[in-house]
Amino acid sequence: MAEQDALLDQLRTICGPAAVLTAPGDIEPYAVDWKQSFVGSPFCVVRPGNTGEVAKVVAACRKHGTSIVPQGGNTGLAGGATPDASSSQVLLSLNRLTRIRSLDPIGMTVEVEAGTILQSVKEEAAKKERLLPVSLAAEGSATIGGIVSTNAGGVNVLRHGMTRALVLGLEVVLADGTIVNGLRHLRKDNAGYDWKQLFIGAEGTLGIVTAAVLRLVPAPRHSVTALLSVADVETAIALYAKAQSEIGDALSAFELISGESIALVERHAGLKSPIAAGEWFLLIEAASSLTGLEAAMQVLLAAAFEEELALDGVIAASHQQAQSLWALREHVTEAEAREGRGLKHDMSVPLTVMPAYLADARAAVAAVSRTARLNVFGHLGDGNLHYNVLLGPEDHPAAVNRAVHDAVVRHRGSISAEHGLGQYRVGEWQRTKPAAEQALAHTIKQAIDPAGLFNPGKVLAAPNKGGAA
Ligand code: 2HG
Ligand code: ZN
Repeated sequence: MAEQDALLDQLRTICGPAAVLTAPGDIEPYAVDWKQSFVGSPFCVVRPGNTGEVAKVVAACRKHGTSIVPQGGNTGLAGGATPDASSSQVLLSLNRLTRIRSLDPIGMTVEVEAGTILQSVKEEAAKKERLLPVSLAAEGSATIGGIVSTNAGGVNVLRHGMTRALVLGLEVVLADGTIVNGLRHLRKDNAGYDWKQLFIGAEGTLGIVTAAVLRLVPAPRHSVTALLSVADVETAIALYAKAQSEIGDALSAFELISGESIALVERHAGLKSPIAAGEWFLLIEAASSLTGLEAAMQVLLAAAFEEELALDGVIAASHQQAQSLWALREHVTEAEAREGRGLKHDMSVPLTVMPAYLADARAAVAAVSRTARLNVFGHLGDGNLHYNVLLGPEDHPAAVNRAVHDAVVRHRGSISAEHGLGQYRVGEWQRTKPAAEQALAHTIKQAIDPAGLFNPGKVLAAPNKGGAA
C-alpha cells in the first residue's frame, strides 16, 4: 500500500492531480470493456497530457515494479486493454493525446497523436479530399493508438490492407522510459530494421504508441453499393472472382452475411432486408475518383442473374439507400449481443478453402453442442469471417471455442484475423500456435520489455514447452 501511495504521489507530480483517478466511479469506465465481457480492477488510471509525461509515468511505474495497461478508445473485442483483477496495475489512458499534428494532402500523410478518435482524423482528411481508409463500426470511439496497436482491420481491408499497411512512422515509449521518435513521413525507408512493425499489432505489450504518421489516399468521389442473396458460399466466392474482374481496383468491400445474421438484425434492430432471402447475403461496394462504377456494378449483377449465381439483388439508388444496406451489416454485432450469449471467433483461411472450413466447423460445433446457433458474417474478400456462436444454457464455451479453432488449424488458418489475441485468445494461441513461433514471440518480448512491465497476460501466455508441432 505504501508503495502504491508513493507511486500515486509521483504520478500526480508528473501529470497533475486531476489526471490521476482513484475513485471507483471514475475508474470503472476504464476497467471494463465496452461489451462488458472483461472486468478488471486497476489501482489507478493515469491520463498523461503529452508524450513526455507518458515517458515519465512509464519510468515511475518501472521504478516501483508496477505493470502498465495502455488503453485507447476501449473498443477492442479481445480484452487487450482491460487490466487484470489484482488491483495492482496502472491503467494508462492515452485519451488526452488528441492533436492532429499535421496533415499533408500532397504527400498524403497525417501525423496524429495516439488518443485521437479515428473518425475525427477521417473528417479532417475529408476537408482536403483525402481519406484514411480504415472503416470500422467503432470508428466514432476507436483511437489511432488503438488501431495501430491492434493492427485493426475493418471493411476496406480488401482494398487498402490492414492498419499496418498505412503506418509510415511511429513514436513509442519503451519500458525504460525512452521516447523513440520514428515519425518520418516517408513512403520509402529501407535504412535498417523496420522496428515500427513490432509495435503494430503488439497490443501494448512491447511499448506505448504515442503518435503515428499514417498514409492517406484520395477520397473517392463516387461509390456504389449492392446487396445480393446467394445459395451457398461457393457461389459467393465465384461472384467475388467476377467482381474482381469487372470492378478491379475499385472494389472496396465484399462482405458476407448469413441469413441467420440478417434475421437477428431484423429482429433486434428494426431493419428489413429489401431483397428475398438466400442462405447468404453479399454486400458489395466499389469506390473511386473516376466515374463508371454504376455501369460496372450493373454488368456484375446482370452476369450474376444470367448465370443463376444470385437469387435476388439490388443496387442502391442513392447515398441514403446505400447507408441502409450498410446498416444491415453494421448492426450484426449489436443484434448478436441482444440475442443472448454469443461466443466470438475471428478466423481466416485462404479464400478458396472457406467452403470446406465452414462445413468442417459446422460439423465440429454440432458434435459438441446440440443447441448452439451460428451467427456467421464478415469480410469474405479477406478470407476472414466472424464465426460467432450463440450458446444455449447447457453449452460449454471452451468446447465450442476449441471445435471452431481446431477446424481453423486443420485448414491452415488463423484464430485471430483482425481482432488480436488480447486476453481472450491467449490460451488458444498457446494451444494452437507452433512452438517455434511461440518461442520467437517470447524472444522478442524478452528483448524489448524484459521486466514484463507492459500489459502482462496479453498476447503472450507464460512460456511453455507445449504448442502445436
Ligand atoms: C465486424 O466485422 C467486427 O463487424 C465485429 O469485426 C465482429 O462482432 C463481431 O464479432
Ligand atoms: Zn470484422
